[in-house]
Parts: sequence; structure tokens; C-alpha cells
Amino acid sequence: MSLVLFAHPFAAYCQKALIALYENETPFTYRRLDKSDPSAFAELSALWPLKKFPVLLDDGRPVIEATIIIEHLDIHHPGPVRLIPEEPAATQEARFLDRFFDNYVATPQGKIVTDALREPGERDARGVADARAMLETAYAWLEQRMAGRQWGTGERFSLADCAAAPALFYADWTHPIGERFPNLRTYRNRLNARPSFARAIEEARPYRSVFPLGAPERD
Ligand SMILES: N[C@@H](CCC(=O)N[C@@H](CS)C(=O)NCC(=O)O)C(=O)O
Repeated sequence: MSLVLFAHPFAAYCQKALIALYENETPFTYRRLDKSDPSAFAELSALWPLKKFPVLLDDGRPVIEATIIIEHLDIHHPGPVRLIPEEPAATQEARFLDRFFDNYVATPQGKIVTDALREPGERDARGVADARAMLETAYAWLEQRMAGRQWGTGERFSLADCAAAPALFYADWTHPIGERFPNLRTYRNRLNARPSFARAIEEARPYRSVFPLGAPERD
């Protein structure tokens, strides 16, 4: 077996895939998309013209999109921690939450951050206001959802939590999760303490200076 992951430690979708690899201590070669190594970017763009990462190579075959990478690992390189629930209804629920975190937490969070990286004259105030409103609505929904739940789908850590961990980590930096969302804040703390994600947080720590909104000291 030969697994190679093209990724950057500070990138949320890369952390999502890294959590799955770390959960099962799956061996892989880390191809860091670091500015000091332009060849890694060249290889990435040859593999995937959209140049989004992470990309996993499994014996030379590209596997693209963080969710698909996690599914691929569960099918072809399973370990003791199964991140895709076996029972079909539970699988569907995990996939739904995975979509929720990507579409309604990570996407508006990314919108706010990329807007902050633009020149002042190119900023999209309306788009940022909409993104903040979406995050507030998502937080309120998650607050209800997490009442009485340990993990996104209940008792077992799953794909849903791989998506949730980096999405909520950066969302709280970007648009703080208010005190009126105690269940969600507790869930975020639980995710941050999960050893697989705690490892990803530590690996990303040296890059905090690149966060355009100013990374807070906490976490
Ligand atoms: N839908 C993709 C999103 C991947 C994505 O947006 N990755 C970011 C890093 S977290 C990226 O590639 N950024 C560079 C760019 O957009 O050019 C996935 O789930 O893997």
C-alpha cells in the first residue's frame, strides 16, 4: 500500500482528511503544499486542475475531496475506528451532517476569510453579511442538534465529526460562537480535545500568523 497526501497543515479541509488518517494511525507520506516546495504545487495541479486540496494518491490513483478521501480510507484501508457508520440510515445521517458542516459552516467561514484577504476595493460587504447570517443560523440549528449528543451522530465519532472539527475551529475564530450556544461550544471543545484533531491543531499552530483576521490566543 502506498498512500500520499497532498495537504497543508493549516487548511481546514486537509485537517478533515488528516483526522481520518490519524484516527486509525494509517501510514502515509505527507506531501506538504508549502511555498518552500513549488514542486508539490506543480504535482497537485497536474493531478487536479482545480488545484484544491487535499488530494490523496493511493498507489498512484488520485482520490479527490476530503469526504471522498475519508470514504476511500474506510473502504480500502479500514482500521479499528470506522468513520462511516455501517447501518444505512446512520450512514445517511453522517453524510447529511458532513454536508451541513461543509456547506453551512465551512463555506460561509471561508467566504469571510477570503474577503478579508482582498484589496479593500474588491470586498463584498453584502456577501460577508450573508455569510455571517448563515453562520448564526447554522449555530442555532447545531445548538438544538447537539443537545444530549456527544458526537454529531450520537455516541460514535464519525465522518460528521471529521467535518465538524476544523469547520467549527475556524468558524469560532471568524464569527465567535456566542454564549447562548453552550451545547455547540461544548461540542467544539470536545472535538478540539479528540487526539486526532488535537494533533492536527498542533501541526497547524506555526502557521497561525497567516490567518488574516488575527488568530486568537485561545485554542
Ligand atoms: N470541496 C473540497 C474543498 C477543498 C478546499 O477548498 N481546500 C482549500 C484548502 S482548505 C483549498 O484548496 N484552497 C486553495 C484554493 O482554493 O486555491 C474538499 O472538500 O476537499
